[in-house]
Amino acid sequence: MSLRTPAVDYVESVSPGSGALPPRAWYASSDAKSLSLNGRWRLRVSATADAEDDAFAAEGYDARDWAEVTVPGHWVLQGDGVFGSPVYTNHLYPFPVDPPRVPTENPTGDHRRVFDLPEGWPDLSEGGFVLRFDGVESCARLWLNGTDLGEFKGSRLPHEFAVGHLLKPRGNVLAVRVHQWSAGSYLEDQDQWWLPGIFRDVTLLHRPAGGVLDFFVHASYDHVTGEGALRVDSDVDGRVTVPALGIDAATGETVTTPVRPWTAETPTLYDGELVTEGERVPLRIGFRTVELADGLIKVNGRPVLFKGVNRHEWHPETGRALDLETMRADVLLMKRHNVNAVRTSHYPPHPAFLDLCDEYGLWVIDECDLETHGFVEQDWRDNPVDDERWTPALLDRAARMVERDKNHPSVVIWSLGNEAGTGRGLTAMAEWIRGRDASRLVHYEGDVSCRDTDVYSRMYASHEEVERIGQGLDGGTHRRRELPFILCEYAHAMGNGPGGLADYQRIFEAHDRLQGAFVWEWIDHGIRHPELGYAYGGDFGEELHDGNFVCDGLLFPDRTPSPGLVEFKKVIEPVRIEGDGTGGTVRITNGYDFSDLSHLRFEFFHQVDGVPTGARALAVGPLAPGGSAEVKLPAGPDGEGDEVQWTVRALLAEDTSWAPAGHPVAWGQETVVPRAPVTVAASRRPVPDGPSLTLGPGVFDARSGALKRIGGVDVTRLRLDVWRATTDNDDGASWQDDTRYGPLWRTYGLHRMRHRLDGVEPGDDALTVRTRVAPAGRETGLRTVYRWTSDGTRLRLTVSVAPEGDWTLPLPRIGVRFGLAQASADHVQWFGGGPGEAYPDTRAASMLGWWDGSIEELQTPYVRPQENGARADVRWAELGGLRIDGDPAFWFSARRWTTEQLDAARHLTDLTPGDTVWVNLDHGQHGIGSQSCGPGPLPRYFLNAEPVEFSFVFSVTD
Ligand code: IPT
Repeated sequence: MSLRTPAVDYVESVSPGSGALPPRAWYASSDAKSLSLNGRWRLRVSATADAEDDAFAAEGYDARDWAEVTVPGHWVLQGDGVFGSPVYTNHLYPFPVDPPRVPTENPTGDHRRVFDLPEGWPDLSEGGFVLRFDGVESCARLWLNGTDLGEFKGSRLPHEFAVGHLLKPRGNVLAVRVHQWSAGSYLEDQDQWWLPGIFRDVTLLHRPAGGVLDFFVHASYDHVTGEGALRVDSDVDGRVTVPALGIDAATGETVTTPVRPWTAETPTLYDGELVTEGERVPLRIGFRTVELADGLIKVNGRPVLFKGVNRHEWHPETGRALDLETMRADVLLMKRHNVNAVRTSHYPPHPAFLDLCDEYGLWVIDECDLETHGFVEQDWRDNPVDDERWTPALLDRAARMVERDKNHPSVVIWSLGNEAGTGRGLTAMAEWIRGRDASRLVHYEGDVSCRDTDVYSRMYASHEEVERIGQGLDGGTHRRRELPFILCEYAHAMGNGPGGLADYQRIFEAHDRLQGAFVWEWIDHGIRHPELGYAYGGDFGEELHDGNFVCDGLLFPDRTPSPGLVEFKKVIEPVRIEGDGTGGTVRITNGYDFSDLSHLRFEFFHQVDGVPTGARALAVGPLAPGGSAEVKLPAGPDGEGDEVQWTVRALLAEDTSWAPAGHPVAWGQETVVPRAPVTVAASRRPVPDGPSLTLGPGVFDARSGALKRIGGVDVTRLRLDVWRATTDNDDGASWQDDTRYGPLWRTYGLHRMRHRLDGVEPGDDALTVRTRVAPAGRETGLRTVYRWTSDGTRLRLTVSVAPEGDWTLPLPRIGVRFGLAQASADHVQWFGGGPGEAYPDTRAASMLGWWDGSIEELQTPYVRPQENGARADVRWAELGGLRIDGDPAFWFSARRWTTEQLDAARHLTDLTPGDTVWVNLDHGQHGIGSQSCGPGPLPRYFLNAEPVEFSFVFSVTD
């Protein structure tokens, strides 16, 4: 016997629902009316699914004392917590796993909206009317004017209901009961916030008699003849016109004509129209052919290289309810950062996003709303994906995706879902999709046998493994060995990083089988929070959560590009600009798959000690895809002792739909005259002066040898520093192996190094301070000698470090740290890498130049504070009245808090400026890697504990 009222049995039913119309293409009519029901709705939230009866659906019900919410939206992100709060888990179900049962505590939002039909609407007897829900999480039941219309699951998929028989001209009452948890939740275990609500549009559509129902645009391109073939299959007969191509054909008829093809690089769309007896529907047709040929994914006869991102829908205030401008912002940011592909992880996006992908040009892997990741905890036992009872729900999801999105040229691959194990349900989905749409490929990552897929896909594979796959040495099933390879996720962009992008790209470009990759992920899912800045998992008191694992994007939550995106843009730039080492020639290579370079102009300049000498145009031919040319450069200045570089930039020649003329697409740089060595004659001797020693401009404590002042500038606590506030990638994910250095560094005590003074030795031409730097409880240590010399105006520090004991792990950083008074040190100028941060394996985008910025601008606001802001290859830097020249060049960072404070902070709002600016001058930094989910840094980016010596020359500026 069930304690539940039968009225809510549907919540725990594996059935996808009842009452909805069959799925069909999503389109906007030219002439049929539609009424948006977005806006303010009445809301009542109950604690359980059956706390309230359905009286609220009745026309006479008085809901005036209910709260209000905005639809589209999630109720937990509205009302300052009075309607409950968000929950973040990566793969764990936030309820007991007992499919298809869900907890009795099941937040349920009753939504109610009263509407009239607008003036001028067709008579209710003319044709039909349909209510469309584009997305409701996770299960809804609806009533119109008191009549029960049915219920549905499948949160990020559309559902339509015929309502013509129930509508009235005025006072229609639409009642929607939304349950946070349902059997459908078992299929929606994506790594994201659980956010119930009607989060996409609600629309009333007039469906005129003789109107369009469903249609399928088949528009292929024959790259041999240059002809496109168009056939529009339509449930309702009609005509198809495409004026620019002179096409006027019956539905179902194939027309062949020369066309310009659609590609992500050249997104040619032809405007057309489908006209039936009762309706006109605009078409935007892109001709392109996707195929698996010669073991490769080819579009229009050519293999493509995906430079992709995984995009979740996210807005820091509205969650997964996105407006058109936010969607457009995503597309523009992608295009401006050289991204050419999107995987819609892990569900079909709002359909308007795909319109934008068609229009601006992005390859799309459209992924079904399916993930059952939490079953991994029980070795996939009871996985719905391998349980026939769930197959109808899976097929329903596949059909709703394919039918909705089938007319988008940008969609080149269907993905069955993410992290759902393997099973008969997935096979059934793949078979259904192939039967319905043979013009696209099928993707799914979770089955290494590739039985259901057209592409071998993996996530987070190491560089080494990807290289082996590229060489075809990875084995696998016979089918798999024949397939092309993509990394549907790699380069986990959590916090500082991802590292190693350039190394991956080199491997992708070296092997045909490797057809690119998709960074995980596009944007941090931080939630705007009054006290915390951006909230992440745990900030709402969740019982189970995965912390800031939800902030792992290339964009910060407010869509500001992180350094990771700037690095990605450089690494995937479609034009390679490389010096040949002579300084006189540049090699330009066209890395586009389809375009020549005629849309770009090239600009060239020299810089002397970082100062540009004026830009000139550089003539580069149009160059076919894959082609390259050597271009002679004008002779440069001799530098007269200064360092000289050339820089060549490829800029958009004309305005495009996604960026204005002059937008930089690619660049290259080469040093022509190297930097002269930094010399300081050691001509002064340390002079005792009471409790102090002076050496040139330097004043030291005579007993400790500690530097106190340089000229008039007070300097505090200058000493060796090896600690950094561990990054998410240093810390690594809990399931990673024992080479996660963040935790190991702490175990070793590198965050609590003690400095023992062994000797202060004033000599004839130097002051030498001998120390040993080591953590309590360990035999390992770093013998550290500071040797100070001066020529009277400048002060040179040479630091020699010799490790002692058995160092089995690399160091986070090695260099010196000191404090300057905040009041004077608020601005930095430097000649070196910039403008943004860089680390050993994230430095491709670091451009040598003369940069400046405030201390604040040097910080990178990772949602969870961590090491950030280092500038690479710094020759010299000036701040707080000091100039520091490095010998060799160094890593520079400066902040208004200590590394220890940065390390302890959980949110940016925990960081408050003190009265000291802490400066780090590093000789080395350990690589960043991607171990917050993937592999750590490559061995060549390790900062091994080895004997080193490095120098800085300090002088006073005026
Ligand atoms: C992988 C998931 O597919 C993705 O949704 C996200 O969770 C990502 O990891 C990490 O942020 S699954 C992981 C077990 C490799």
